[in-house]
Amino acid sequence: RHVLSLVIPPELEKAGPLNKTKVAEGGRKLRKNWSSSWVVLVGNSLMFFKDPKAQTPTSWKPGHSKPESSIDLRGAQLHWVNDMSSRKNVFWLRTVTGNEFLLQSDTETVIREWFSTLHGVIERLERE
Ligand code: I3S
Repeated sequence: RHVLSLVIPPELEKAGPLNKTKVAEGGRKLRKNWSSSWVVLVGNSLMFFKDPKAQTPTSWKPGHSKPESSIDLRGAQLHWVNDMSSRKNVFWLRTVTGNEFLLQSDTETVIREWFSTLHGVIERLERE
């Protein structure tokens, strides 16, 4: 897959700023620590970059900068949540490895678009 992705880079599906906190690692609950992140969805991978203000939707190119962290969406679960944060517009995402995240935007349309795009990718991966 690595060699192939050098020849045919996976498609950039979506990119933009979101607030993010990890809430569990390998199933173990973590203390929340919200931060703003530049989020990039390419193929099966959701990548988190530092400093959203230094990024634009077109500044991400394969190999140009290294994500702070990256998650594989294959087998991931996604739910809207009301009771996991006092913030509005929050959804929860869990990877197969038991890492759990909350993602949030103050702009409802923004978070809805991310939810629907991620939902679509996760469903597509289930069918593959
Ligand atoms: O679910 P919690 O414990 O109310 O989450 C809040 C805490 O993580 C808090 O940090 P401290 O652990 O230092 O109290 C964060 O600053 C808050 O942002 C968390 O709540 P929200 O509602 O913002 O997710």
